[in-house]
Parts: sequence; structure tokens; C-alpha cells
Amino acid sequence: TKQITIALVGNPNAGKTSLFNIASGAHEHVGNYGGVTVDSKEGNFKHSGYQIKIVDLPGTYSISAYTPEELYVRKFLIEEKPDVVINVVAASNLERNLYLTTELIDMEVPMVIDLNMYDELQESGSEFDHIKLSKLLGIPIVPTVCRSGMGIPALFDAVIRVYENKEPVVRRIKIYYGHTIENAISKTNILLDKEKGIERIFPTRYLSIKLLEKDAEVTKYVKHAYQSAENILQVTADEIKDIESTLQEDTESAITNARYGFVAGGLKETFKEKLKESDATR
Ligand code: GDP
Ligand code: MG
Ligand code: K
Repeated sequence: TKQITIALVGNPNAGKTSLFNIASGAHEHVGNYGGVTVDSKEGNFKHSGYQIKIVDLPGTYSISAYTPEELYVRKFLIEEKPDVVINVVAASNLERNLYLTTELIDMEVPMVIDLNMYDELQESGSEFDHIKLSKLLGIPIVPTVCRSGMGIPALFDAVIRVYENKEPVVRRIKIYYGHTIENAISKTNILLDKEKGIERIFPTRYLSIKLLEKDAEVTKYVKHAYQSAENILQVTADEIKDIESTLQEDTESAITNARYGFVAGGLKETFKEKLKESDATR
């Protein structure tokens, strides 16, 4: 049998541990994540002829590497390179949950979105065309209720299809950061790609975005791995200055806002929130 590793990535309380428990038969504590230690749990199970190792990672709202949890998740994705990532998304709070999704898209990881808490979405009366969003993103989206197990076999079927490259989804979207930032990304991409003989552990576009975000870890990595680092970082610093004078905001906020804008745009086309009565009668 073939062996693959799946990592669960998502906000706290999205249902990662519930999914982990059902899939692997484990009995990990489900509830509020309040522990001080940051670690992951591993379980094993079989699905469609595969021996699957499933890893329950700490919950995070972002993977920008500002908290120990975020650093842990990012390091895991980069160093362990799971075969497929399941991005567990709480359907009850799409806007906030999908922010992390934009970062996973930038990292270009093979992924499936688990649209969990589907029961709550249905009870809310809101309408969400997840099939349309899936097509917009180029990422399979599978509804589940991890509390009961609904949808979980279909979720792992999608994981296997992604692993085997059999998902009908043709092309994965890229987050569009707006004309000014995209120009800077392209320039940095060229410099990064010019250097030969580098083991590319990050996608080039991701490195460029992170350099523009002044990400300390990625900057350190580029310094260490690229012979022309000095030039690359100088050019990036100049680009940052240009961006900030053009947009009148720092590049970190511009990039963060573009991610939120991307999510809002996708939801505008696919999500119709049912207003609570108290809202509607006001
Ligand atoms: P984690 O923080 O991502 O590991 O999330 P947990 O698995 O600990 O789940 C957080 C809470 O959501 C728990 O109370 C679960 O019982 C509940 N939960 C998980 N999945 C679902 C679901 O699909 N529907 C509903 N209504 N609750 C869920
Ligand atoms: Mg958990
Ligand atoms: K939890």
C-alpha cells in the first residue's frame, strides 16, 4: 500500500481535532485550544488502498509567523511537506476562516477545503454556493459535519484525487495583490529565479510576497540560501519604498487588505447571508 501524509490546518475551533478523531479512531480532547505547548498529534488509518498518516496541527488564524502556533504550522508545511493539506474551514464564519486559505494558496500547497460545520450553515438559512467558490479557487471544497461524521469519506476521496492529480479542477487561482504590488512581485521573482542550483523549498512567488511583507524568517532564509541575496534584498527594499509612497500604506497592510479583499470578493459571488430577525426588523 502507498503511504501519504495529510496535515490539518485551520482556525481554532474549526473542527480539526473532531475530524482527526473520527478519521484515526483517536480520542484526543475536543474543545477549546488553550494549551501552552504547541505541538501536533499523529494518527493513522486506511482509505481507498492508502495508508494515511494524519497530523492535527495547532489552530491558527494566519500563518504569517508571528505566534509560536503560526511558526509551527508554517515550519511543518515547509519542512515536512505533507502530500495534501486539509484546510478545515468553519462554515459558520467563512470570512475569517478563509483568510488563512489565501495564505495556503500563496504557499501553493496541494489542498482540499473541508467546509465543516455544514449543519450550522444549513440551520442558519444562509445560502452558500460552495461549488461555485470551488471553481473560482480551483480547490475542491467538501461539506462535512465532523461532529457526526457526515461527509468525511467524501473528503478523503477528494484528498486522494488531489494526491493522484485526478481532481477535475484545472487551474489553481493566485491571489491578486493589485497592480503596484504585482509589479514588485514580478521583479523579485525574476531575481530569485535567476539563481541556479538552489534547492527550492519555497515557491518563488511566495518568497517574493514574504520579502515584501518584511517577513523575518524568509528574509533570513534568502540571506542564507541566495548568493545574490544582498542585491535581492536591496531591490526589495527599494520596491517597498515605492509601494509605500504610491499606496500610502505599509506593504504588510496592503498585502493583508488584498487578502481580505480577495475573500470578500469570492464570498460576494457565492454567499448570501440570512440576516437575523433582529437585524432585518431594524
Ligand atoms: P479544533 O480546535 O479545530 O480542533 O476544533 P474541535 O474539533 O476541537 O471542535 C471545536 C468544537 O466544534 C467542538 O465543540 C466540536 O464538538 C464542535 N464541532 C466540530 N465539528 C462540528 C460540526 O461539523 N458541527 C458542529 N455543529 N459542531 C462541530
Ligand atoms: Mg484541536
Ligand atoms: K478546539
